[in-house]
Formats: sequence, structure tokens, C-alpha cells
Amino acid sequence: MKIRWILPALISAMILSGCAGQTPSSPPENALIVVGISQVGAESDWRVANSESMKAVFTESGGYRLLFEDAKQKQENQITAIRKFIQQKVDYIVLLPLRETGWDSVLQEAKDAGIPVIVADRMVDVKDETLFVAHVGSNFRMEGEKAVAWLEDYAHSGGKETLNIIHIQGTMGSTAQIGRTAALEQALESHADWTLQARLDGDFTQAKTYEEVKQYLSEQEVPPEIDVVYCENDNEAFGAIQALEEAGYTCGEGGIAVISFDATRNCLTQCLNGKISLAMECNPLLGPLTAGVIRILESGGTPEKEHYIEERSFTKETLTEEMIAARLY
Ligand code: GYE
Repeated sequence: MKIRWILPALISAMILSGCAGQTPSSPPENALIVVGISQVGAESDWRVANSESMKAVFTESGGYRLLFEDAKQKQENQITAIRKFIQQKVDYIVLLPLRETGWDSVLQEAKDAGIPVIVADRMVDVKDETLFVAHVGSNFRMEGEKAVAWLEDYAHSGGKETLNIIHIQGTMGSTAQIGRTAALEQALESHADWTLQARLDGDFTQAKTYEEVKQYLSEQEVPPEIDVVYCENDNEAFGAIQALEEAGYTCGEGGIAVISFDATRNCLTQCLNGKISLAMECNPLLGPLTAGVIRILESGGTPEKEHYIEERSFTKETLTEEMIAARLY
């Protein structure tokens, strides 16, 4: 067992035990497990819920000291944060990587310092898989495949011979983008009657997507026929709907089928009111799973390398007001 934060620990131990003679409400500080989290940013509703989930679990009363760094969607900020955590001699590093590549050197530095790294949400693509102890997150390819299966049913039951699709991608090179894009690409290959009309980079944000869609529409000589907009997250769906409606399109029944990933509360509301046709769930509440991995490591065990979470999808037909009210994110 490593010595953690000795000086503050001594001080707090004196205050908490000897001096006050009371039962402390939080564990003494020398027992706290120090966790450094490198978060991507705050680009989406999903991300905000994800950060809250981490912060709710890694509390002092829960036995942790949390060092949280927001990288503002820049990989170099994440690399700097990891190096800082190494200098601070944290017990664990939790990395939520912006993109898959570019982590080999810094994760090697963490390994050399003897600090276990847990990868959460998106994955890392590293040459040596021992550079991280476990990954907790979603199976993005599977999410994409479920969305595409719904689209096949939608086309089939609506008797649509052809589909004109606009694809809004998430942050390029992130696992969420790679998996969701790959599922659509595969479907485009196997459906000769599905046409990819445009592929735009929404970077998982509402503002960028709004601008991209608006610009795309303004560049067309005649308003294009659009059947489907496949958005790789909720915020992109919100931005796309806004731009499409401003240009006179209808989203939802009788109009464009908008597909969205995440299924946060705002998205479910738009799904119930009919504007979003499919909300494919991506669960951001990864705090408890991450803490579970740390507990296993603390007790000397070996966690499973991969932890995927169960996810479902929603449509207007399967949603209720109560489900939205009960939604945690
Ligand atoms: O879908 C999106 C966020 O990596 C799963 O990142 C995450 C994605 C999520 O910005 O909203």
C-alpha cells in the first residue's frame, strides 16, 4: 500500500481522531484513494452527465480524493493533465480519451510510475494493451448497428424504396464516431437504394452542427430531398433540427427521420413530441463502474479488461412522460 498525502493526512488524523475524540464522518485523509480524472470537455449533455456521475462517486465521504481536469476538447491538454497526475503521485488515473490514437508515450510514463490507468467512455488504440488495466464504456459499433436495424425497418414498413441520408459525424477519430460511422457505412454498402447525400463534421456539438447543416443547405441550388439525418449524438440532432426547420423542412412524422445517439432527457422529450424518430441510448453514468474497477484493484484482484453497459433505444411509441421524468440524465 502506498503512502498517500501524508502531511494533510497527519493533520486531519490529529483533528479527526485524537483531538476531537469523535467518530469521523469521512475516512481519515491518509486512507483516501487519490484519483486523477482527465475528462474530454463539456461538449454535450452526455458529457456533462458523465462528469457529474464521476464527481458523485469519487467523493471524500466515499473514500476518494478527486483531481479533475477538463481538457476543453484538446488532446494536448489531456496529455498535460496525465503528466501532472504522475507528478502528483495519484493512485489511479482515469482517462476519458478525446480520440483513440496518440496515447502510447504518456501511458507508458504512467505505467513506468506504477500508476494504473483506467480508460473510460471512448477507447485508446495503443500498441501495448498493458498500458491500461481496464476499459469501461459503451459498444459504439453495436449502438450504430441497432440504429441501422431500426432504419431498415423504418424504410421497409414505410414502403420507402430509396433513402436520402445526411450523416453528421462526431469528433473525428473518437471511438464513438468510429463505431457509429462504421455501422452506417456498412449499411450504405449493403443497400444500393440508400444514398449518402452529405457527410458533415458536427464535432458532437449543437453549434457546429447547426452551422454545418445551414451552410450545406445554403450551398444547394435546389432544396435537396432528405429522408434521414443520422446524427452521432443528441446535441448534433438539436443543431440539425434547428437548421432544417429554419430552411423549411419538417422533422418527424411525414418528414425527415432524425436518428440520435445518447438519449439524454432533452432528446427523449423531442422523441416523445415526434421530432426525433429514434433515440439510441448511450449511458453516461460510468462513475460507479469505474469505482468498481478501482475497488477490485484495491483488494488485489484483476478486473475484467472490458466492461460494456446495457443500452436500449426509444421511439415515440415506446416512450412515456413518466420515463422521461425518471431519466437520470
Ligand atoms: O455520444 C457524445 C459525447 O464518447 C459516448 O461523446 C461519448 C460521446 C457522446 O460528446 O454526446
